[in-house]
Amino acid sequence: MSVSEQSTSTTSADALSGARSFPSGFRWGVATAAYQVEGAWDEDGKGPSIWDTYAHTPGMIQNGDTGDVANDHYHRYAEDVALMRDLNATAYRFSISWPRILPEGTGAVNENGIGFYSRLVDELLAAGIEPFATLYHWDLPQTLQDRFGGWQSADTAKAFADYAGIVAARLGDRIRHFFTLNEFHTFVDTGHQGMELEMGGGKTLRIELAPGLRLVQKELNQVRHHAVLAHGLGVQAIRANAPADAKIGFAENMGCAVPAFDTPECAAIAERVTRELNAPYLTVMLEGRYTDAYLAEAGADAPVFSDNELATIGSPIDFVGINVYRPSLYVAPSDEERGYREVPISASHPKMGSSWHIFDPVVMYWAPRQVQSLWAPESIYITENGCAAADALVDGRVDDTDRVMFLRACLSELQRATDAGAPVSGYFQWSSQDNFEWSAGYGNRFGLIHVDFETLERTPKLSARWFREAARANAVI
Ligand code: GBH
Repeated sequence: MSVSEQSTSTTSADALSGARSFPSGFRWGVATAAYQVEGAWDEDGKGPSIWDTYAHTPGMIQNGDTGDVANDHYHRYAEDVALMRDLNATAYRFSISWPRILPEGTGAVNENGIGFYSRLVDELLAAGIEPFATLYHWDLPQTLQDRFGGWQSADTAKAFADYAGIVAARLGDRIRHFFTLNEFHTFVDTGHQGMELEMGGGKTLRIELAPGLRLVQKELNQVRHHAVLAHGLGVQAIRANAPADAKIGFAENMGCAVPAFDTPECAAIAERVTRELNAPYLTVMLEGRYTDAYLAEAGADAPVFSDNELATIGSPIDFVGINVYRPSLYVAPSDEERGYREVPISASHPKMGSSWHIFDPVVMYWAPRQVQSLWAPESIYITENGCAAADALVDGRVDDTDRVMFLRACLSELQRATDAGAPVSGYFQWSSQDNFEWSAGYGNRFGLIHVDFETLERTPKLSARWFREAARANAVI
């Protein structure tokens, strides 16, 4: 056998045998969010959001970037849907801008806002791409921040439910999958106090986001409670207003404690730590109660809540959505009293292109496995996974070999989780296109498709080709 024959048969063997395949019907999706791609920040009756205000405040965003124009997706959505079809994407997770639908946050509906998402959904369905809508990806109507301190008030949770009900009633005939809120942990903690991340070698990184508040712990815990209450009220409002077969969940960046070793003892410890790490968000939404340890640790700073609210927060959902980027920490058995120790991340641990991105693909195995084991949901979606890279457009090409490595490594681990029985129904890559990366502005490129932010020209990268072939094969390639 010649060398070339041998290598051809070796590379295709895995794919042909189905050894690295995902379950049939697995969805290959891409994800974006309104403020990060739409632009048209004050067009067609849209009201301002806290992100318009924050980005317009000098010093908040790198290079003074804003989402005023972003990818101009608002006007170029048809081209963008065609590009997604070329990726063989079968699902698109986008977010709906609350102040586009309700410029004042409550009250009068802006028909132009409904009209935009209605056209987008029609375009997607015509391209064979299933729309998955996120109702809140951080662009709170500024009026709600001004009127009652935004998420500091339960009134914002109630206003969210009214808004969710309106979207469900107006677009629920064609959108069958809804996510209530995106990344509770991020927008609450980072926006209302700032968050410290462990970065290896004992270093930490501080991140802040809109509205840029620095609340004390008791106030923060109350904001956390209002955010999960909004989710519960939102689930009920969508159920009441969308057709009965609408599927509803949330998209949370769960903290994941990764076991240092894959032994039953270490895996069990990690699972316990993960449940507590997520006590104010994932855990309370899936269990309808705050853990004893969370309440004990919070003490006098614990949120004020009622049993009725807890029941609402724990409203049954159809799927769990998790954004998975990095391990939060590693744990290992030890002879300490609690039976384990937190293993510090090493100073030379591999990282991806954004400041916070510790790289370990095994989190894509453990995160869905822990969710399955702790809460046994019917279905799990990976609602985001991706990385920034120092992409360069050279002779019309972007050869992002590091992103291809990242995707192959992460999807290999996800495939291993599905093989082990994790009920993962789909994967959404973040992001289809480079876009406005919050505080990093346009400096962090996360897309499969390169965007020139001067001309807004779109150019698929090497990783786009990888995604297209993997989605076609429904397997890791
Ligand atoms: C997500 O998180 C966002 O949903 C999306 O809008 C954003 O563009 C994308 O990721 C890429 O950053 O919690 O373990 O993942 C946004 C910001 C929140 C990412 C905190 C890093 C810390 C580590 N980030 N997170 S982890």
